Parts: sequence; structure tokens; C-alpha cells
Amino acid sequence: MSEAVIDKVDNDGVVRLTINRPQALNALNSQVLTALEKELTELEAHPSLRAVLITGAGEKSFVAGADITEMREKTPEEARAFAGQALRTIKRLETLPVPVVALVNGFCLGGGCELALACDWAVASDNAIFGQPEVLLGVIPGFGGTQRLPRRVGPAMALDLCATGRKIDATEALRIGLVNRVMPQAELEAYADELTKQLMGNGPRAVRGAKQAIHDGMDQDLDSALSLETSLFALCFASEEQTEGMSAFVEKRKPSF
Ligand code: CO8
Repeated sequence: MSEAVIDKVDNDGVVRLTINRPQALNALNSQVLTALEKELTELEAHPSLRAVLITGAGEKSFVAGADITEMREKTPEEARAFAGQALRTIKRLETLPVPVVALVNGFCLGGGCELALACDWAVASDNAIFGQPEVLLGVIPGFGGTQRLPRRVGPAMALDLCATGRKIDATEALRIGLVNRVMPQAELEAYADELTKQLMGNGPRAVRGAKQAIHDGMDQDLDSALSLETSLFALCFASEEQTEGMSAFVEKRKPSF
């Protein structure tokens, strides 16, 4: 039997997805996208999902882009369908109701960078390389890069990257706000463990609420977004989590969520 192109490990609701095609630097072909979409369908129905961490197999690459070998012969209609499949899948990852974190462990190019941009935040190993090199192949980003990259790093830097196709290292990615943190590759696992521990210690409804407020609020004007925050904040007070969290503080003990 062939090896799964997506590995999934569920650690009490903190789910680690690993794109497993290291022989092609984890490039996204339709097999990977179909498998990823299937996993996301399952995660959407997960009764106690707390967070999703996504990474690439091996020590060299997160995702080196869409699969160029597969894309090469496509007609415009086929390219549109392929981009449509990727956009749909990436959107489902982005709209999971829990934090989605990219652990970028090497090349993060083209469709790989676009995948990382759909995550709530990204952390990178110090050997990571980022870029939108599509223009070197005679195309533009097609998995959301021209839209999510300017929203993350501003339009000037986004066009700098998309028009030149230049690659940047993890330090520059940190400086422009593409990633939240950079660490030696050997420390990425410890970060993932620590993050898992932190998220497990927090109220799961509150964590989901924080994501919803930020995510949905970004698409609204400030007054509407503040009113959304107030509604979600008030809703917390109808939950056992709020009772437990605040009682634990007053009783000088750790909350049990
Ligand atoms: N697609 C397919 N195969 C790939 C890809 C890729 N994106 N990247 C690497 N590979 C394969 C190589 O072909 C090679 O395979 P083989 O061993 O069979 O020859 C293997 O992975 C290892 O790669 P290299 O030998 O090239 O490794 P190096 O360390 O020398 O170089 C690089 C690593 C710099 C990452 C180099 O592989 C590279 O430049 N890769 C391509 C990066 C790229 O251009 N990515 C963007 C792709 S386009 C894209 O993502 C657009 C998305 C929108 C599509 C719109 C819908 C149609």
C-alpha cells in the first residue's frame, strides 16, 4: 500500500497534520489536496478540536509550492479547476473554528507560502526560505497569495515578493510579519509541545471565541467589529468556563477546563 500523503496525529484535540511527500519537497499535487480536504472535513466534525498544527515531512521543506510537474500541461480551464480545489481546501483550513498554526520547517514557496498565509500564525525554523516565485515560471500566485500576502505584510512588500520572485530567509520573514517567531529547527518540536500544553490549559470556548472575533472582525468596519466582540464577550458569561476560570482565580487554584 502506498504511504499516506497526509499524516494525522490527534493529541487530545490538538491535531498535527504533516504533508508527507518529502521526495518532492512536499509539493501540493491534486492527491495531496484531495487528502487534505478529506482530513479537514473530518476535523470540521471533530467534537473536541482545540487546535491544528500543520507542517511538512522531513527537515528540508514545509511545502515547496504547487506541483510544477502536474501543472505544466494544464489548459486554462484545468488550471482554474486546480486553483479552485486548492482555494477551497485552504479556505477550509483557514476557517476551522480553532487556531491553525504553520510549523514552517524549511522551503515555504509558492503554494506553500499561500498555505502558511491561511494559517492563523506561522513559526519558522531558522533554515526556512519563503517566497512567491511563480513569475519565474511565467504565472502568478493562484492559491490566494496575491490577496492574503498583502493583507499580512502590506501591498508594497507583497508586490516586491510577487513581482521579483525573490526568496527571503526566516529573519526577513520575521521582520516583515510573515511569521511570528523563528527558532532553530531542533526547537520546533519543543515549541509545538509547549503550544499544545498552553492551549490545553485554556478555556476551549474562549480560544474559539477569540479566533472568531479576530477573524470575522477583520472583514467588518471597526464599530461592527467591536459590537461583534461585545456579543462574543457577553456570551462567555453564559459558559461554565467563565465560572470555572474566575472561581479558580479567586480560590487561588488552577482552572480545570
Ligand atoms: N513541484 C514539483 N516538484 C518539486 C517542486 C515543485 N514545486 N519543488 C521541488 N520539487 C522536486 C524536484 O523536482 C526534485 O525532484 P527530483 O528529485 O525527482 O528531481 C525534488 O523535489 C527535490 O528538489 P531539488 O532537487 O530541486 O532540491 P534543491 O534543494 O536543489 O532545490 C528548491 C530546492 C529551491 C525548493 C527547488 O526545488 C525549487 O525551486 N522548487 C520549485 C519552487 C517553486 O517554484 N515553487 C512554486 C511553484 S508554483 C506555485 O506554487 C503556484 C501555485 C498556484 C498554482 C495555480 C494553479 C494552477
